Amino acid sequence: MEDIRLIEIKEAILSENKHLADEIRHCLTRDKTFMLNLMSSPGSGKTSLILRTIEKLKGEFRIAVIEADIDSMVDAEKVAARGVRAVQLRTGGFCHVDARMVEKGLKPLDVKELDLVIIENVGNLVCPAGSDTGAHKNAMILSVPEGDDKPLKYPRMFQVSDALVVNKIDYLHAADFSVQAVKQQAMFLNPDVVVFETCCRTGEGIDSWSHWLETQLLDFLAC
Ligand SMILES: Nc1nc2c(ncn2[C@@H]2O[C@H](COP(=O)(O)OP(=O)(O)OP(=O)(O)O)[C@@H](O)[C@H]2O)c(=O)[nH]1
Ligand SMILES: [Mg+2]
Repeated sequence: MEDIRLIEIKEAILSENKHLADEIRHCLTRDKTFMLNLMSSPGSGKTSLILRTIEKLKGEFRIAVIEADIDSMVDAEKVAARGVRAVQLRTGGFCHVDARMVEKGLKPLDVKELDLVIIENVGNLVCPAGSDTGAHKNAMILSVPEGDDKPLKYPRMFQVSDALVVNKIDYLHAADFSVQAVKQQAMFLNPDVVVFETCCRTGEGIDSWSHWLETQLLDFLAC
């Protein structure tokens, strides 16, 4: 029988991606530009949280947003309407953002003139968790209508996120959702995770979230 050559594709792709992600992080750090990667399921409130964050931090920091979607430019248009630079990555079917895409997204931005870049990752609780984007911090949203069992079903997303935003808390009265259970499970998976409870519709909880992000940025800029 002929020899069969086995080539491990997944490991090779991941390590190539990690290499480029480290390079992106290094260049951003050198240029004093902090990058946040925001992940969640479709419709949980990523764009809404970004718009609320822009409202809070726009006066203090120079911000740009890299939007990633399988199709359309609607999220980038919403960000641009707030007077903030937006780049739309149309992934054409890819279900997450990788370092190569971020490199392309950063290119049209004058990174040296920015303090904060936020990536809105593709709505998906699985694949984005496995791909380093080059961001300094990862944050995720879990919205109340999705259910409180998600840390059990998608543990990796909760493990790689530095901050967890429980959004749509205005639905808590109508839902069988325990914030306490989510917090406990998230902290079991990632003891360092910081948890926020927000309602992007009313603005409740946005101060605490924005304060956390502002602190991350100021610490980063002070280094
Ligand atoms: N009631 C309520 N609705 C919210 C809240 N946050 C966001 N929404 C609504 O939820 C819907 C989806 O919000 P988006 O911010 O577009 O969600 P997204 O995660 O960016 O969605 P994709 O980009 O499609 O993945 C919109 O109709 C928002 O107005 C909230 O805290 N409470
Ligand atoms: Mg969106």
